[in-house]
Amino acid sequence: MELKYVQTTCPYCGTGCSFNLVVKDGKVVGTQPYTRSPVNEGRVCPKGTYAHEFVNSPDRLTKPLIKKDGKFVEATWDEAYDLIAQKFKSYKPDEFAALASARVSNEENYLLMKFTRGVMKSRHIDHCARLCHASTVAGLAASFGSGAMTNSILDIAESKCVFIIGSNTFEQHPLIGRKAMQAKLNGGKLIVFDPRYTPTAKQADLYASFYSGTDVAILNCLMGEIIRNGWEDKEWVSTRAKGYEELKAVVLKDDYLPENVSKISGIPAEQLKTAAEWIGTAESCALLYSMGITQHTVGVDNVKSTANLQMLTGNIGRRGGGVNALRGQNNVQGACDMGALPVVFTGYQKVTDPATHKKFADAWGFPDGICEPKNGYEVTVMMDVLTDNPGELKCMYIMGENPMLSDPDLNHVREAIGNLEFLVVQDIFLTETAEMADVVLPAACYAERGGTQTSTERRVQMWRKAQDPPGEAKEDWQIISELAAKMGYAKQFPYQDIEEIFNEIAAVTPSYHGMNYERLNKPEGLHWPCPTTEHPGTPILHIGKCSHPDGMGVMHAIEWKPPAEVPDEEYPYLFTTGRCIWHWHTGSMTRRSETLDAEVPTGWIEISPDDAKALGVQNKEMVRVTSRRGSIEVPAKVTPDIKNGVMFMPFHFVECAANILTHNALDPIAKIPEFKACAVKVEKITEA
Ligand SMILES: Nc1nc2c(c(=O)[nH]1)N[C@H]1C(S)=C(S)[C@@H](COP(=O)(O)OP(=O)(O)OC[C@H]3O[C@@H](n4cnc5c(=O)[nH]c(N)nc54)[C@H](O)[C@@H]3O)O[C@H]1N2
Ligand SMILES: Nc1nc2c(c(=O)[nH]1)N[C@H]1C(S)=C(S)[C@@H](COP(=O)(O)OP(=O)(O)OC[C@H]3O[C@@H](n4cnc5c(=O)[nH]c(N)nc54)[C@H](O)[C@@H]3O)O[C@H]1N2
Ligand code: SF4
Ligand SMILES: [Mo]
Repeated sequence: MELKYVQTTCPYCGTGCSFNLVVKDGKVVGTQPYTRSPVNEGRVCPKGTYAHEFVNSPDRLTKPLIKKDGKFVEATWDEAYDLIAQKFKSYKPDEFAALASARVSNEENYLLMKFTRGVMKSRHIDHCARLCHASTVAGLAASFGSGAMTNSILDIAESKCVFIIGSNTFEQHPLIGRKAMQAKLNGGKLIVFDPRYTPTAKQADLYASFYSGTDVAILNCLMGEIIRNGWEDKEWVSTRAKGYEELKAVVLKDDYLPENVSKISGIPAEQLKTAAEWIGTAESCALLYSMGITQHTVGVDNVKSTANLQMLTGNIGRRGGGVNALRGQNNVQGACDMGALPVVFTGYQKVTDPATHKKFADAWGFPDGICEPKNGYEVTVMMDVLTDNPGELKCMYIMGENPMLSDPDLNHVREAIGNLEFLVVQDIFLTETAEMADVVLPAACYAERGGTQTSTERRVQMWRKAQDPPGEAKEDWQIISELAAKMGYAKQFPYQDIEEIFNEIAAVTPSYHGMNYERLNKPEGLHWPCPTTEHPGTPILHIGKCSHPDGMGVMHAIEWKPPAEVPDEEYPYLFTTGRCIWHWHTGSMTRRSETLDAEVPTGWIEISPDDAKALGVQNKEMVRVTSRRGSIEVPAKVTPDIKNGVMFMPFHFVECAANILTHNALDPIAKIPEFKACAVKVEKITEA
């Protein structure tokens, strides 16, 4: 039988690798390298290698489901649409909220945004970027006028010093990790700061382990050392930055001397001094960060501090430099670009700006207008409103997210979602969240459609259809368009194919203006901003000037604050969470992938040998972990790779769900939860 190869981009992380899907008898059966993408040059990580395995899983959703007397019953699309349309129409605009998805295309996120603001006229749309890089979008925008990764992935290999803080790049963005290794092989230094001795840390020339939640103190300390030694880039600071004097006054305080920060963070003073010297004296230094920086009640402060360091050393708008915020999901950058956020339309055009509001109202042509020009609720705030102010939000439409496992404090989330009158979930599997829905809609997956996605380096690339969706499942854009038509808005959702949606996006979005499928249909895609059809795209931002109207970068003087919940007598351990290379978030896809699931079949908690000894716990023994929010049982992994007093869990596994324990304390600006620090107690489980 003949095999067909279909080039597409990876549905997992924001690196944006390409590979070929191998198709046999109309079904995806494997992956093969596609060597022409400059991002990964034919290489992929395990998730890319096995990205075909979940596609034809027997438990893919194939028919719409309607809940009757607490049980799901299969329904036709018409029955499902009729019920949803009738229900959706019965709510006032702001009783409705939508969650868009970093898993689906730009076009589909744009449509759900248009549906929410145009059809429902609601202000409330958000997605998992809130749990992820909301701090980046706010923090980097305040620093540079644009909230995106400043340099490109290829550029990292050019750097003379790569400083990774709060990113386990080799496991979570493996093909970006490869660029950091290339920098090292080219003679650059690799510095990794992480509470755990991760696979990334193991490659470092200098590794420092510290207590979660002390990043601002550490970064201030590095800046203080750089200034005291005269290693700052005086020209950059005097001609391109505002706020230097205020920053200097804070970072030179005695509190941030290496000896004092050593006490807060647990990093020996000598290591802090060496890191400052390497960063301060390198010809170029690329800073890479991810969730270790953003997922804190001080997430925005942390992000601004990374920007401060990179401005201070003149590493903004420079090759081999930059603040490289590694965006997580395959299309989380795109979902943000498409305005699936409660404060902006596409391209970060503000909802509250009257001219922008009018622009979208005019472009869309809803005869009865669109949502008010007011900001809506963030997903974390939606959950609080649902529990604290019942009746204010009544109905939700969730496309491609699984908050019942991914949001903090799951007991709280269960109560919140339980308070909804009507919930629609559109997914490829019957997830923990879908179980709670009134109607479940079966969606096509990445291998079953076209469309575009935007990777962490702002590179817009295409997906290509390799097989038909299973059963009656439909592409997300078709579902949203058909539902809009049922609700009386066929004219505003007239799309015959997904390309028409992209052209509409390009027309209303300055940074995507110059893009079209013809230009994108090549191995390297295009980086936004790309303002005209002649423009080559922009791999590196802020060359010569930043994106603020006056062109200046803004430094922020920031003091260190501890996490919202710190260990005490009752809950004596610092608890932090994250991921492993084999699994993806709530496991809906990777746990249905035979190979990946076989590698890592369940969760664990990392405990240092000293702590394990004190607790009387052996490796692989079950322990009970309890926080102020709940309690779980999980096998212990006793490892010297974690600091005494700190414990780590991946959040992929429903049977030992880390988010039962986590804390829904929010950064005041970004509204991101503190996934990276709370307090727990741990007990050995003794036979009854
Ligand atoms: N295999 C795999 N890859 C993924 C994902 C996945 O689920 N699986 N998810 C994707 C997504 S959406 C994202 S957002 C990225 C996330 O990518 P990463 O941010 O790299 O992943 P995490 O494991 O969440 O956290 C990174 C590191 O932060 C450290 N850390 C913990 N507390 C602190 C702290 O207080 N300060 C600092 N500086 N570091 C701390 C942890 O020890 C951990 O090694 O990964 C993407 N890639
Ligand atoms: N404790 C803890 N919790 C965390 C984090 C942490 O570090 N620690 N990290 C947070 C971060 S950074 C993130 S990004 C979130 C992720 O949180 P979520 O986005 O909720 O997690 P996923 O499991 O990726 O959920 C995506 C869903 O989309 C579905 N899906 C896949 N493809 C398609 C498609 O084509 N169409 C449709 N309609 N559905 C599709 C999948 O089956 C899955 O149910 O988790 C957050 N939660
Ligand atoms: S590094 Fe990311 S994009 Fe590349 S193959 Fe792995 S999961 Fe996919
Ligand atoms: Mo993420």
